[in-house]
Amino acid sequence: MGQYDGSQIVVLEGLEAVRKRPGMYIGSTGKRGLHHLIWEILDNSIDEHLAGFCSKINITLQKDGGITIKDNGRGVPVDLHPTKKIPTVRVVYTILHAGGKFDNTVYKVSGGLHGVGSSVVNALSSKMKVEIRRDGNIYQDIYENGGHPVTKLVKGQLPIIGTCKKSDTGTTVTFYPDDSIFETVVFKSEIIKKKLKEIAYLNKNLQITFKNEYTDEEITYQEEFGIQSFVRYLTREETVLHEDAIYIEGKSGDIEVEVAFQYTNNYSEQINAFCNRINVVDGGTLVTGFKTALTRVMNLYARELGILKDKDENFDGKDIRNGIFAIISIKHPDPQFEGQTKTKLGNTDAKSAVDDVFSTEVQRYFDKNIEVLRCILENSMKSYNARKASDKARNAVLKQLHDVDTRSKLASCSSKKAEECEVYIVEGDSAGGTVKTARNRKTQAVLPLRGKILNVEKASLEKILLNNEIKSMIASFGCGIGDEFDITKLRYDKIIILTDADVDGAHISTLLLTFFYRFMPQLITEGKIYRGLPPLYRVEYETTNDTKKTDSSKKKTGRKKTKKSQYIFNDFELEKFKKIPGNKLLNVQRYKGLGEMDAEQLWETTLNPETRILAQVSISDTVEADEITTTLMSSNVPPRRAFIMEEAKYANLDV
Ligand code: 0RA
Repeated sequence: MGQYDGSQIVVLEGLEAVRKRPGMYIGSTGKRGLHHLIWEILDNSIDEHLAGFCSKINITLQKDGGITIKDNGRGVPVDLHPTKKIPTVRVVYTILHAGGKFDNTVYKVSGGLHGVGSSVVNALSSKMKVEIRRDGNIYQDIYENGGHPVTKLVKGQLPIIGTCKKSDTGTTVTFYPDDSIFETVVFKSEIIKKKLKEIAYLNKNLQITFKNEYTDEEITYQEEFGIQSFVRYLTREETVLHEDAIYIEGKSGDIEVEVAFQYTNNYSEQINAFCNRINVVDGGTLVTGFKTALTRVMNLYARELGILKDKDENFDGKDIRNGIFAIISIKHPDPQFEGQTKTKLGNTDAKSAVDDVFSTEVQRYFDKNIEVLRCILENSMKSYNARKASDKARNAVLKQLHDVDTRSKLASCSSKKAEECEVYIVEGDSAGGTVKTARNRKTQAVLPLRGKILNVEKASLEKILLNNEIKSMIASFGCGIGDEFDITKLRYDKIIILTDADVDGAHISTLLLTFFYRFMPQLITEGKIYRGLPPLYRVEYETTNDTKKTDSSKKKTGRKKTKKSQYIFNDFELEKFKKIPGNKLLNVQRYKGLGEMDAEQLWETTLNPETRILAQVSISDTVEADEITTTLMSSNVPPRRAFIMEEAKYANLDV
């Protein structure tokens, strides 16, 4: 070490700040934060692709625990940085906030870590190696222990470690996440592959190769048809109303717009939006532009073709989007991300750009594909008629909800202050009974669910509203459903799903989540839904501790045996527990279900806000959510089972 002068000291203090509070920079030090490191490094290569200089990216998961991201871009500049007086590459990888400053790509965006990615990854790695191929030379810079450069500079320059063809350019970054910072440093190839697939869809023609050295697996992702294939992938298990996904592209000012959409026989709509490749989960102006244009254009066509008569009212936007799967992807030179999680696009020019490009181009398409147009309009008509017909039925059902309230098995809480109230949705009457005894009656309500709830994925709204379990849920939450949903009326601060830690429990919990996702998504996006995580085991053990008393009244320093008991939440934790030196396991009790715990145990492990473990449910990634719902709801049994088991196994690890 010692390859830095005065200015480097300040730099390392910056990186030290990242190590002190990693969560502030990468969200968490769990599985998600760990994988975030990869996305950050990858983002730089993708930016190079967007700038038009990189066509291939290789990712290798190495046997030694490291991961390598290699691109064939121009290579990070290695020349002396004009103000920092060290090689520019070292500035990029060791100085916080260096990312955007000399970046000349048009589409560098403020998603992710706001361009500070590379140095943050370095700060959180035990080792990082950057290799650059430029001008026929190969350069290397190595860092250890959170970004300390160990490569000796030669007259202020990076040493040349080899040569290559002049045309062979690019950047290769290898890093080893620091195991003293992360809870786990094991990368999951499934997570990586899913992300790479999404990146391939969003970056038409970019070739991404993934190699897993542990399994020798090698996969190449390349999508000639970009988001059009993305839509095809999302609807792979749906019944589609027209054969090809429709693809629209164009430019309005300096905003590039791409839209792909496909109609299915579903009753719901799914629109995923991306700005500069970033998934804007909460939509924003680009989605508004799409919806406005689609509604306007389709109503015009419906009148032109005589499907809507003069006396008829217009189709509602919802009728027109019934069953649609759409991806909107725009490239904006100056995106403004809004909202607490920065997942909503705010630029007003994005609305008019999408409206402009979409309405012009989609009319060009429909004028040539009248059959597709007719079939979509017929579908809108069905929804329109069903809506008119079911308005009455729906109102009747909604009026009935009040009656259900008294008949349902909801055990309400005495407080009426939503901010302190919680409702437990409990699998089965018997567990529900115990929870009722054990709970804090002032703030904790209990709603036992009998049997499995309706699979809402394929059912119509009308049918869903007639389902008893669903009715009692809607009634007890107090905030309505679908269009009438109003989160300010929610009677609880937390909705906690409590099921047994087995396959059936996982299935019920997934069905509930699907219901919320489809009909009350705000409950999820506002962070109101939780899963209770009851323990799987209770262990009794004897422990030998080194006791070093600072208290002067106890002079003895020595070893002491104590008998203790502890709840353990999953097999993984149990294995870990068994390996703790000094612990002698006396007895392991396995809970098969909630019903096996008495009221006191249930209170302590699952209800008491001081000691219980809750996992907040989030939609972090719509593709993931979609994967989950389609995998689970398809009639294809084997994958469904596999998913449920996976989920049941890992649920506890995510907290
Ligand atoms: C700034 C300028 C130039 C290239 C890059 C950044 C660059 C950064 C990364 C990070 C990963 N891969 C990358 N590839 C390129 C080019 C300067 C020039 O040659 O004019």
